[in-house]
Amino acid sequence: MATFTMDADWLVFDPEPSRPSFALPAGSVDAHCHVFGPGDVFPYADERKYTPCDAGKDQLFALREFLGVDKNVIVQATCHGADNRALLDALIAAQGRARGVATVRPDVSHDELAEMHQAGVRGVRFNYVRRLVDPEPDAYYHRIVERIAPFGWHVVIYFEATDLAERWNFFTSLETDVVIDHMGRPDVSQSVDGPAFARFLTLMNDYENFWCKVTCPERLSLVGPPHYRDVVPFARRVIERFPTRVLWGTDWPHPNLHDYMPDDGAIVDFIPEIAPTQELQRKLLVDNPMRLYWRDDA
Ligand code: 0GY
Repeated sequence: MATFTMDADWLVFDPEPSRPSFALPAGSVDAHCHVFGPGDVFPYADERKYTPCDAGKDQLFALREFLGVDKNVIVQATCHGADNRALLDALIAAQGRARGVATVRPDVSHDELAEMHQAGVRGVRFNYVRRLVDPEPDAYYHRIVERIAPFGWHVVIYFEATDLAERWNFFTSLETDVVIDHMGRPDVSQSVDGPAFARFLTLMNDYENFWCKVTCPERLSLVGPPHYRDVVPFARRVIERFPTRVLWGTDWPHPNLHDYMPDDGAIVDFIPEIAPTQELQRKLLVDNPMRLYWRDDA
């Protein structure tokens, strides 16, 4: 049995978040969260760039109930590499109340993908953030896209805003649905009307297969909690311009934060700041994630 010690500077998720004031609409989906281990059951990958605290499915499901979330989309975290066992275990335990986004390599077999699909996986994640992974050449990802095509899966991409220009041609060559993590990580010290965010909005505008997670104010904000006011204009702009292609999530258990651990109750209370009407909230929290992740159930 492998035992793991979390990194010395690792911040553990808040075990007692506040109860949010905002009541999530019935059927709300937390469309970006993770499970870590537990490492003695589901070992962390040799190639990982961090060793987290354990944060397993039972803790995730307890948070789901506490916050008033109905369903989760669990995204394979880089600390598990392409070993999706912890993810699949959580999906099966969720009994239809979770879908997954896996990490796979181009040599993944059809049978492995079929097993993942059966458990609830509906997408793969391509990660370009160098502190988390060593990105591969485009051909590597094209081969994965070919493998997942029979299953109708989509692609989730995680990149830094400064990498968008370089990756533009590859991203826009994708014909699947494509979900962008954390609004493409804008520099929120810049204007929401500035050239960097304009490029991102152009991507969303010109390619209707692109979706955006308006997630992680705690990663993007320079002013910090509880209101993350500098992130609000960015998230609001995306939601108001593309209301049918936005997703929300907690990012629990909040990997790789160094200054503070966010209160998940405050993360929920951020929602009405960025999606001020009930109609926008319903699309963001229920209609959109259901269309992307539970379309087979419709
Ligand atoms: C996130 C963000 C991060 C980590 C990962 O898979 C991961 O390790 O996604 C990060 O460190 O920015 O989306 O959880």
